[in-house]
Amino acid sequence: MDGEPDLYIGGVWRRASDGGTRDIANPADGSIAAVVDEATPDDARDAVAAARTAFDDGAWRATPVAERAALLDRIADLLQRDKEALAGLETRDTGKTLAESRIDIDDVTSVFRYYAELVGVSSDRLVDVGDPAVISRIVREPIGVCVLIAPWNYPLLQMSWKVAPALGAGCTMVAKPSEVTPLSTIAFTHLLEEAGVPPGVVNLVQGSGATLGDALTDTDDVDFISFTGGLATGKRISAVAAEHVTKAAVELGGKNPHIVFADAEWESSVDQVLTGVFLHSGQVCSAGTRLIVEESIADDFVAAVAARAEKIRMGDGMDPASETGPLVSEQHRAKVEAYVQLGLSEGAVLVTGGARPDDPALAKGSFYLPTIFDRCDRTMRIVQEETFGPILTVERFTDEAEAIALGNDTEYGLAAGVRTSDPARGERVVRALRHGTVWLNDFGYYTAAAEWGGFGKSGNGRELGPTGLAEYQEIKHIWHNTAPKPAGWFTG
Ligand code: TXE
Repeated sequence: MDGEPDLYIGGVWRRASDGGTRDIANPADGSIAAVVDEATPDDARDAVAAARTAFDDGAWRATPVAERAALLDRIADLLQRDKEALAGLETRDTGKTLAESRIDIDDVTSVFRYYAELVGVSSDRLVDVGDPAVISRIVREPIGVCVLIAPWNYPLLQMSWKVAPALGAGCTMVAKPSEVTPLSTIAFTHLLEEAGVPPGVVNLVQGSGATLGDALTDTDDVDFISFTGGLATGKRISAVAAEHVTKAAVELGGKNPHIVFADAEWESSVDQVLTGVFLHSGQVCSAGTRLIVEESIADDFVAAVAARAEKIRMGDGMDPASETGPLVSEQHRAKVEAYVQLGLSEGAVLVTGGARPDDPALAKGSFYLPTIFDRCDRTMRIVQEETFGPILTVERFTDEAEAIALGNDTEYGLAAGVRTSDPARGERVVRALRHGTVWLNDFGYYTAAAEWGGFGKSGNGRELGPTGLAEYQEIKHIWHNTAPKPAGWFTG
């Protein structure tokens, strides 16, 4: 990027071994935002080897916890120092608005601050084995070499959910951002170096997952893979990991219901259903893409959401007047458009959108109008498959049991929203839903201190919170007999 080498392996910035590069497009206008070095499988293998060496030499994992915590805090300081530059890169790369990118960088900072505190809190414990001579204790140790694979919708945020706990736990790692959006992660890796992360502890390669994937995952040199991305890729990575008995945590998106009962507070419900699905043009794993609304209010409610959807101001994310940006790429817009055609052919009723905007100022970007399909049902693929675009499907229910059944009618299980002014019903429905995060009378919020992840095909494992750190740790039981004596089992 900017003429500098972009691969970071064993503490050295270098170019791809075959000199390959990739053009990174700005989805707001199709221009080339940057040219970055594109790793080869050999480069990826070098990165894994560097992480292996750095872990096996033992220095990093032996670093006192207080020093690792201080490092995480220094990284947080540098993120805030460079917030505007990082947010600008994120917007150029993903198309999201600068306001969203700034929030992302603040959230990335919070993740580092959170783990800086948490790593100092010991979760070791003593176990009473009934013999005062024996000190039995459970300790946690870094799991080892981690491969961290991130997607393009929240490039730095998703990567930080992995890097912060991995560093805190004392692991070494190879980070691979999405080939579509590597810019913020490259800049961030420079910050890690400046903060004092030792050589080999964090290594960075970028390039296509199809090309680099096996070099990063099909190996005995890796101890843990943390992946966020699509279902098909997650299945493949899990299968490859299983061959090596490598632990893998995968977060694979969702098809998230937003259930609105007739007694729900109107204004916040309309607003949050709108925001829940159209923020970042629907490119959010927890987007509330399935509106499940009580029949008695459905016509008015859908009309109210549609009226506001039509007023959403689309534009270049760098323009402060823009409320939402383009889709991440032309290729992704083509996928979203294909889903809209599918919805029409499946018999869903198009309420609004279903087309590219006709504003000539947006013609060069991969923009797509907020789209709402009413009269949907469970047999439709637009209801069941992740479109990852600005598409809201509407299903209607008549009683609580039906609302719950529809809410759980997905192979995924990442997130769900419930809106009602009856707290008892709210609690009943929340507990009945099989999703990793459930919001009651709210939608989309999260905190670094609370676990994130899914039921069902939304994946395995959790990020954030104490469990997000535990994923990067092995558990060891140490049995120390301070007064050894024969076992006395065999008498001869
Ligand atoms: O994801 P991929 P794509 C969903 C969303 C989207 C779909 C496909 O529905 O339309 O996934 O998106 C790397 N070994 N989500 O194609 O391919 C890849 O380089 C190792 C949901 O962009 O899964 C990138 O870094 N790595 C999601 C990362 O995997 C491989 C967010 C994700 O890319 C690999 C994004 C391989 N064989 C998309 N193949 C969420 N959960 O939030 C690819 N990769």
